[in-house]
Amino acid sequence: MGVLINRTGVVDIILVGDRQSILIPDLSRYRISPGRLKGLRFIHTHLDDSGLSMEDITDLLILRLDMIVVVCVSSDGHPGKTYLGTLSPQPGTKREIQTFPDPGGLPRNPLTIIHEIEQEMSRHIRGLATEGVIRALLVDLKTSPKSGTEESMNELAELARTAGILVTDTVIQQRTKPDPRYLVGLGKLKEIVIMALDSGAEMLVFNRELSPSQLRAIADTTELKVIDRTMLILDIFAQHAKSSGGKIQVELAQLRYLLPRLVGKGTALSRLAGGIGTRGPGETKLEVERRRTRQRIATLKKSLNRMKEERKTRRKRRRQKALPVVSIVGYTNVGKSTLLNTLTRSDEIAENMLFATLDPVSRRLTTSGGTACILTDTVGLIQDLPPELMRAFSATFEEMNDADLVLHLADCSHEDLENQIATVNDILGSLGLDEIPRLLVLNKGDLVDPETLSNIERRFSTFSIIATDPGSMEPLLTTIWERLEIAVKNARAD
Ligand SMILES: Nc1nc2c(ncn2[C@@H]2O[C@H](COP(=O)(O)OP(=O)(O)OP(=O)(O)O)[C@@H](O)[C@H]2O)c(=O)[nH]1
Ligand SMILES: [Mg+2]
Repeated sequence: MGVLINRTGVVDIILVGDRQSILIPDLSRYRISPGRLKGLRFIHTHLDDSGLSMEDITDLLILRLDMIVVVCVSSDGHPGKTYLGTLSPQPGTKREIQTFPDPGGLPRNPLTIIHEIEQEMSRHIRGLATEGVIRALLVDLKTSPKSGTEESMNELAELARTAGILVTDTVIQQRTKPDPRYLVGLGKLKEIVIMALDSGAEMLVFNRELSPSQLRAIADTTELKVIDRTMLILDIFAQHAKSSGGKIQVELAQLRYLLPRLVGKGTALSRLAGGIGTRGPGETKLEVERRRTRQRIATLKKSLNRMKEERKTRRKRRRQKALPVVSIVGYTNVGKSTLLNTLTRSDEIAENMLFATLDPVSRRLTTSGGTACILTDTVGLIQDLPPELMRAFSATFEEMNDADLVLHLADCSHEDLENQIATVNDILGSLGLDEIPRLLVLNKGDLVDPETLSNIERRFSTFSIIATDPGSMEPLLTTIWERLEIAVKNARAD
């Protein structure tokens, strides 16, 4: 037998189980907020002499029960040994369990204990909040031994850092196939919730795209904020977009991604599109929200088309001036903006974070001899770039079409160099830019020891530069002018 007692001391639910177990019904109508418990005490019997089972502790943690009490019943039906479990307000210590010879020993003042725990919890949460960061746990599956999950998780952690998220733990589950409902298995998901509660994490970040139904099921089961890799990248783009064009492109991508995922529950970073999907509207309100979203998408598309036209005119004008164009492309954070700054003595944002540049700039590069070209910086690329973003940023990518030379910059100090180069080549191919002459150059030569550096240079048959050092630009400049001369000649011959 079991009873769930609310804060006013009234029995809300009576439960009857069998010899082994007792099932708690869906308690989602009892909401919890950060720093609060569920408002329900769960008192139930065990037909043997065992204390709190693993199941009991999981319920205590996941349902955030005010307290859980086990009364052991002897074969003659008398109540005996009694256990009281409460959540510990301090993360890391998990829970506290007290034992009494019979139910009479239970504390007379449960509410005082509950309030103390809640006070301590909210003090703790306020403490975390003043740190001004969101704490999150990263989750992924490893479906085959050679899948590169670890590298990809490092990148996810880097993305999280860029978005202002503090990573508390990283969980990789080995599994041959993803679970259709929760991606990871349900058992693993429960472990994850317990880890999150222990470390004060309020959010789960999945390193793969989650389907709308997975997103919902995971959020419902864990009562945590859930986002996936795509949403994280979209959030970073939203934080970094400066120009109105950039903002339109990001918002469009976000709305397109979120529309099928509008489920009326806390499933998005609050910054995302003004908190869409963070509250719990009824179905009708949700419909209104969906319609509004569709309307907004239509409006944004119109502005985007206008923007494309404007860019076309600008490009035409540039063409008329007949200056050749060099596009610097490459994986995010390799030093593209730094190189542009050094070469053209300008002052664009260059920072050690992913996707620092979202609004590509063009600058004129002139030699002492008077030769000139236009140098453009571009949005950094990344593995598994969300298709919504590719679509939304098509205007930006289209500009690359104009390049007479694509300068592919790669970070030779990065452990994942080879993979990053391959990813960029793939994306350039999918954008139909294979025809444009391409020059691969290695950057950050100062971060690799000379011997390794010359090995890497030989392997990729190219040379290296140090974008932060204006003195190292000579070979690059010479090569750029040589290649441009050839490119321009070929273009004339066409
Ligand atoms: N040590 C070293 N650091 C470099 C070099 N070039 C760039 N960096 C650093 O690398 C980081 C990224 O540089 P950015 O120029 O912002 O890179 P980006 O490719 O424009 O990055 P996104 O716009 O985010 O895609 C910055 O902290 C730079 O200071 C280099 O040659 N050596
Ligand atoms: Mg940049």
